[in-house]
Amino acid sequence: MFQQKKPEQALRVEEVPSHIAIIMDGNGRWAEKRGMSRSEGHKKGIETIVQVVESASEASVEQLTLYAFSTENWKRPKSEVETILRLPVEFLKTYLPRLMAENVRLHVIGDIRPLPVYTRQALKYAIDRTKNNDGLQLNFALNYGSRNEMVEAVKELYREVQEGKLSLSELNEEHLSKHLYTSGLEDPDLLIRTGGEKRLSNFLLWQLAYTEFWFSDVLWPDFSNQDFASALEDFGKRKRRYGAV
Ligand code: V0D
Repeated sequence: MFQQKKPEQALRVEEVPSHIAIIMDGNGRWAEKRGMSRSEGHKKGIETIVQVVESASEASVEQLTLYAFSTENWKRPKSEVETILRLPVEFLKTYLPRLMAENVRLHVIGDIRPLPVYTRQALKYAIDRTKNNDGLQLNFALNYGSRNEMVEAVKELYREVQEGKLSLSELNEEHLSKHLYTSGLEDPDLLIRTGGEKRLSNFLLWQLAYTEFWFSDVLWPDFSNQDFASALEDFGKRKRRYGAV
């Protein structure tokens, strides 16, 4: 019934979000404030990911979806894009053993076809290695954009209609859902955005229809386990309020 040891922190199982999505914003600004390169901020952001994965696992969160690279990010300076695209390889080289030990299953959403072959190979390898893990499912949104995702889904549905596999009169929300990258995932219960901005930036527009939003000014590299616990606690309070009416 209660998941954490300390009673003051205890959250009831039904109040823990099953699926948390996070926009990990503020890495570049974190570095610039310290006179470091933006790329160093992104590297520092990896350490926060590791902490949050562990916290989420401990809290029995089932799914964690991290917005790591949007379709807009290609517009950044070439050198920054290059370091960012190496991060999955670096991350997995260091932390795949830890993901295995923590029973984490890795999954990717987004159009990974334009990513460099070394990135795709590392992803493929890690997804395969973790495929039988049944703990936390960790989804990385890579080269992800929500409007594009919906357009692609509509194209696929159009094809099905044309081929006579689907009739327009029976086409419903579930059909469209099944053609999104998130097919098979539950909709997120909680969205966290760090770094001070309060917008969605083309992330999971369809899937966040009923999601609770939690914004923080803390830059992603500074986002602590305590901050994560606050987000979970606020989520629990909102749920209890709904329960009361
Ligand atoms: C930069 C802060 C881990 C946010 C964290 C390619 C932006 C560091 C990954 C990663 C990025 C992705 C897939 C995977 C394992 C790790 C990552 C990108 C950016 C975009 F299987 N951090 N990270 N991917 N950043």
